[in-house]
Amino acid sequence: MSVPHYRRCLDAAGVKPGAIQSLADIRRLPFTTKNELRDNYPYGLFAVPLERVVRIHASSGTTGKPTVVGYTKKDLRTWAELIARIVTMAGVGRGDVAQICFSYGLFTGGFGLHYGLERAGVTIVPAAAGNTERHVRLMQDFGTTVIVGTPSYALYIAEVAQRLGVDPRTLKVRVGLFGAEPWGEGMRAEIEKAWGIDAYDNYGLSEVIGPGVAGECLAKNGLHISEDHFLVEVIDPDAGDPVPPGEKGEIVFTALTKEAFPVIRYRTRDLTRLITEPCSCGRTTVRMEKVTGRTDDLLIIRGVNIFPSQIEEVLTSTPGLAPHYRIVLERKGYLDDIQVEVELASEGFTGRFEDLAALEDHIRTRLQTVITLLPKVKLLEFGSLERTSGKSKRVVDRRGEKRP
Ligand code: DLL
Repeated sequence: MSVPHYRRCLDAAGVKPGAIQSLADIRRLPFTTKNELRDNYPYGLFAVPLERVVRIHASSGTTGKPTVVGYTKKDLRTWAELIARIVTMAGVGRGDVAQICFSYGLFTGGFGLHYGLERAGVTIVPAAAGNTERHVRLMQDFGTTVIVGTPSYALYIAEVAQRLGVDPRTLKVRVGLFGAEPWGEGMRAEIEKAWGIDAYDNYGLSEVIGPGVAGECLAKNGLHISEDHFLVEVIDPDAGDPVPPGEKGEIVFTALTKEAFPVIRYRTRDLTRLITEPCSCGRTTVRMEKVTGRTDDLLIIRGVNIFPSQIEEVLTSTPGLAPHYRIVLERKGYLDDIQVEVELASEGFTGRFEDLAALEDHIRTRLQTVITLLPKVKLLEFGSLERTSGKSKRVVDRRGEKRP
């Protein structure tokens, strides 16, 4: 064990080499958390000398120091191979032209997808995030068939295309490979409709390898996990024990083949469940359900637990709304207040003021049946909320702010 941190943790847990004989013994190993990654900033958890590390990536996180990860040459080959699998599972390959709309940089999205698509023999347009009008022009000129990015950016590009007088459905784009943030089935339907494409989800995180941990096949019924590279567990986030098979919990990964940055039982904070029923595509790997939230996404409002994804499902299944929303939390006296702000669909609202009030009421009641609280609902004009080319931020928590 060449990483002093892991050696210390294993010693503290009383786990001696040789104690791990079977897969079940993995439960004797301590978990690794993001805090430990931060405490060992930047290179403390690397398992090989820096001279063997040929690439660094980092995830910014919202607070504190970024977490830094490293790759050897072999790790980069593995990574490209894993992403090539995901790409292939979604029916993408030679002859496709993929436009990468992720940012290239310390974030793993751009470079990760880039080398994996290349490995799969796809023609790549490395356009990167931003400069959205140019994305539309490139798609027209280069005959892009695959769009790769965050689901929220895909929606934004579609909007910009419309504004430029280009109907995205008339472009050659036929498949979307989306990931890096949660998106429910309602959001998938919106994107597929706006672009006239099939949209596939793929999942990953920097600490484990980046994108390429799991991806959807044509069945769109769970993401196949590359189990030959990652040992997967689902645990109860509070107790840390494994949940019964098929139940929802926090997904935990142990990297089996990585050289530079091998994590042991890494706690992702992502909530999902494993699907072991056979997949119609014939692949035999275990699948994970689409990630609907993170343990740290959970909003506790007046004692009620709410995940933003529950709100999203209601909004994206309500006709007349655009899939752009935010959730604003405020503290009024001792009470927390939740306001859901959502845009009206782009066709614009031609009805009367009473109709707007009725729509607000309708959304409020539908939300109440799901989240049990009666939230405030504010309808916004289409285009009023900020758009993003990266991961969207949908929750604005003002509860800690001081009032003037
Ligand atoms: O977002 C890696 C990635 C890039 C995945 C491109 C897919 C495509 P990080 O920046 O380290 O890495 O963020 C990882 O993003 O723990 C999840 O909470 C969330 N996430 C990633 N993919 C999905 C997804 C990349 N498909 C964190 N659905 C993870 C839901 C996702 N959440």
